[in-house]
Amino acid sequence: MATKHEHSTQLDNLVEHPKQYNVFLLNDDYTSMDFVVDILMKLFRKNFQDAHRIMIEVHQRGRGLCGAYPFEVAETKVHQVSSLARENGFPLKAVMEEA
Ligand code: TYC
Repeated sequence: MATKHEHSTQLDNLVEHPKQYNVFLLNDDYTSMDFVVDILMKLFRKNFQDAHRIMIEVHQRGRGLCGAYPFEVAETKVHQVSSLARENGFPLKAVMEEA
């Protein structure tokens, strides 16, 4: 079954549906808004408008959804956020949770 809210189909019985993991960016007081927008465009493949909207959401509400991926892809995104941030002197962090 695709999710608990959807009906299963004959195709669902034949294909695998790997669990998806939501990746969220977290707010902090030091990372620049421009850097967060760049991360969202480069690592999460967002256009400028979506990247800016998500950045503001994180800034105002504490966290924002960047995307949903299979486990290893989500884990790689979380690590890439930390290492790019550290290289640029920012404390920006991302977290993942089962979708
Ligand atoms: N709060 C940061 C500032 O005022 C901006 C920011 C937005 C930081 C989103 C992190 O995930 C973040 N410069």
